[in-house]
Amino acid sequence: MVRFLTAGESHGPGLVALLEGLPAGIAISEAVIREDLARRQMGYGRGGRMQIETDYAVLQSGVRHGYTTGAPIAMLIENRDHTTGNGPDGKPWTHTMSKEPVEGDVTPIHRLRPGHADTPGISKYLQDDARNILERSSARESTSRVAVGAICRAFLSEFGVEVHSHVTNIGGVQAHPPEPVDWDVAEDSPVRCADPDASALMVREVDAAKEAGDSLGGVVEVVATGLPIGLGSHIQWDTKLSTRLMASVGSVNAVKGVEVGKGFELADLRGSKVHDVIKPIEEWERNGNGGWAKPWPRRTNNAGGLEGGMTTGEPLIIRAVVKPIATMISPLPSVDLTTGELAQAHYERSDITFVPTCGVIAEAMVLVTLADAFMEKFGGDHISETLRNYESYRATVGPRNGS
Ligand code: EPS
Repeated sequence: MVRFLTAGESHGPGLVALLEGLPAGIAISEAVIREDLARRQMGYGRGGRMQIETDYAVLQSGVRHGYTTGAPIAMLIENRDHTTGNGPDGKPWTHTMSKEPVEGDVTPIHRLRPGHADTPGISKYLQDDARNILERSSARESTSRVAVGAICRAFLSEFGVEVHSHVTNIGGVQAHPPEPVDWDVAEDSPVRCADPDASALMVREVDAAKEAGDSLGGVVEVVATGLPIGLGSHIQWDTKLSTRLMASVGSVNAVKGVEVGKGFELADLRGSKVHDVIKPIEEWERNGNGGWAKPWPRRTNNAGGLEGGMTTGEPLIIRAVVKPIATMISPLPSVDLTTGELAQAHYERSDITFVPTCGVIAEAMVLVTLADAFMEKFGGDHISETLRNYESYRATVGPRNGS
């Protein structure tokens, strides 16, 4: 099983990631992980924090001489803000976030922010300072996830799998990028949008929201190509790859909905307009080894690459709606934790929108989930064994007469 855990607080000394379950022999380096971490830091509408950090994951274990050994991979990512920046009351974060009791007061956060984890968190964990909740619930944690995703990307690239993302909506500005999406255009856009006109409008919308002291949500789409048919299973609710993907993408900070393929649009359509017709064998393509490039290809991909909880071999398309950031320059009315009386919600530096970043985080979650599905299906302790199993499976999936 490919699984990971993260630890760390937003303004503590650093973040931790622990990944296990990948085979030995995958080429990986801190520089490769850094590429995805840098993508996570970009995006128009981000606050001042991203100017402070240069997120870098230092490998602690599981990689030797440039290759995974099969052992758990641990990573440490420093929070630069912890040692260089000031927290509340102009005191250094080392003071505010000290593990040891400190001399003098640390002003607690009592004015709860609607939309963040503050209110249920302080109730459930019986905390008198919402900082003990928000430090962990901050999307800063997603740095660890993206580092883990980068390693899974290296693993999946051995099978020709690519995972990309783009922003299709910010604050109601809808993108209509040409098909297929040009990923370079998305990566070059300040809001990671592959439609240049919409990209410019989104930037304006972010500026307008900033001017109004408000925040914006939107929609991101993740696309995975090069997947074999038959990852996941129809057998149990929790073995379905659809379940696992929707849960993992749904776990991304601020995500309030996930759809696959045409998703909610399907409600308005008849079956004849929905289901992806299978092409006859005359239209199938061969790969370089004489096998089928993609067995059972479809005329359309409304299912977004998943049928019955399994991959169809068509591109996996998964979208997530991201709510507007809960911390706002013009805070909402709220209540004070000590008295329950009316108070303005707490404001600390924040982003106007986080949607472009969410695409990169959603990619990471898809990458881990797919890596898990690959290891479940093909196993192996060294990548060469996994690849052998993959190739022998691929040789069996065409028509039963073996042509
Ligand atoms: C983030 C770090 C945070 C926020 C953002 C994500 O930094 P700070 O709180 O120091 O400004 O920029 O957090 C949120 C979106 C959130 O809701 O908590 C990061 O590293 O991505």
